[in-house]
Amino acid sequence: MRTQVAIIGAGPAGLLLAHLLHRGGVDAVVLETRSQEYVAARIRAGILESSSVELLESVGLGSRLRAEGHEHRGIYLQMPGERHHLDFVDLAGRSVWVYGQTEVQKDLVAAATAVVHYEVSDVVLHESAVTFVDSAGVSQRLDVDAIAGCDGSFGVSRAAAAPEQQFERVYPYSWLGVLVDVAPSTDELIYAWHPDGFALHSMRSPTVSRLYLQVPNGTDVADWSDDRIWSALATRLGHGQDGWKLTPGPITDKSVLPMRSYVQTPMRSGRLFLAGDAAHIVPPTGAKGLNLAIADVALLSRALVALLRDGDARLADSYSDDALRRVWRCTHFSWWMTTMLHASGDPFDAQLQLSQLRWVTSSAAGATGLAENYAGLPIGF
Ligand code: RFL
Ligand code: PHB
Repeated sequence: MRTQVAIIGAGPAGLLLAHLLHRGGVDAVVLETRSQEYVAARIRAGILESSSVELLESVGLGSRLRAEGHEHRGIYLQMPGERHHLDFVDLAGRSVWVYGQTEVQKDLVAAATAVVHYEVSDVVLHESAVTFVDSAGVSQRLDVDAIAGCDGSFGVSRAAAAPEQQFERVYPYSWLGVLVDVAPSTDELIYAWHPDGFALHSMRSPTVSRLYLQVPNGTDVADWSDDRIWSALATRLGHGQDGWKLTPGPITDKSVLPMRSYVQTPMRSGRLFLAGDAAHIVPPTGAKGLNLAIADVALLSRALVALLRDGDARLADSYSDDALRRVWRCTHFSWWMTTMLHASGDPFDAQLQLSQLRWVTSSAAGATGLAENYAGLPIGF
């Protein structure tokens, strides 16, 4: 088989890249180790920046998002006894959208612009080819001009890209996440600092809530009964304060997520280009992972179209540096949100966090910095 670009991984980065290349007149084939159903059902991100929304809309992927997604003007930041609203539209002129990654994934699959081989195995990247075993057990070879490594943090591309430098920060806490069949108890997301640990009230739709609790690394979900979870959420989110109530409901999914920051550079090695989680991981506190994946492939698609359709290598040559500028901004923001909001157990840290939160919630300069970063910088920043 032959195509111009082999895309490894059919997550949001891989499928969106295939869609953008197709629109640019470049042929691509996507290889994915999991089944289509498995990929579609994975519970992941929930927040899209305005630049992600604009990009999806500009390439024909925005109609369901606009109809079923929910635009939020900002977030609430909370300390015990105090809840402050940060209005991103007033502060930075941009909003964010609640629209699950599972929905973005469905829209990409429905667009059906990509040839995707699901349930492949033994994927090996070569200089100008990819070999793999297809779902019928037949060995295949795909000859290509370029390879896009969009296979996340456990894929094969990361190592194949021969990193010159790897940067990593592992945090001493994890998130316990629950999906709940209940109307959200808040109109916009609540990020809560609490001496017991961070809590987040997010949502997926008017009938489905998504909530998270900071828990120690190594936590076993079996140790967290539904009652224990609701009790901790009520305490940390301030049930009963100023008449606010957290409404519990049936928990349909419970999982523990470790948190880390990771960046590997460069994001290109010869004909192999990395995008999304394959090149970098952020802790979820800044809601940046999916948005960074979208921003990477926006840049990469332009670079590959210029290279393979027009014979112009300039954007491909600058891709890694161009992408890494935004990657490091989001890496810093995610680290900052994480370390500002999670209990470390050290009383000195707690006082610094509270001081920082008071500044962010009371100073226009502090609030605007958070708003600009959370609502997202323009693609190409
Ligand atoms: P993905 O989604 O991991 O997709 C990679 C795909 O590659 C496949 N694969 C392979 N395919 C072929 N050959 C191989 N050898 C392969 N190895 C793996 C995998 O099966 C998979 O289908 O990476 P991608 O496309 O880069 O997308 C990144 C995002 O998924 C990720 O950054 C976000 O989900 C992170 N994230 C969030 N991001 C946000 O922007 N906002 C959020 O609110 C947010 N919340 C979250 C999150 C991630 C979470 N988890 C579970 C990690 C909340 C959670 C709980
Ligand atoms: C989510 O809804 O899953 C979510 C929202 C905001 C975050 C992280 C996760 O910062």
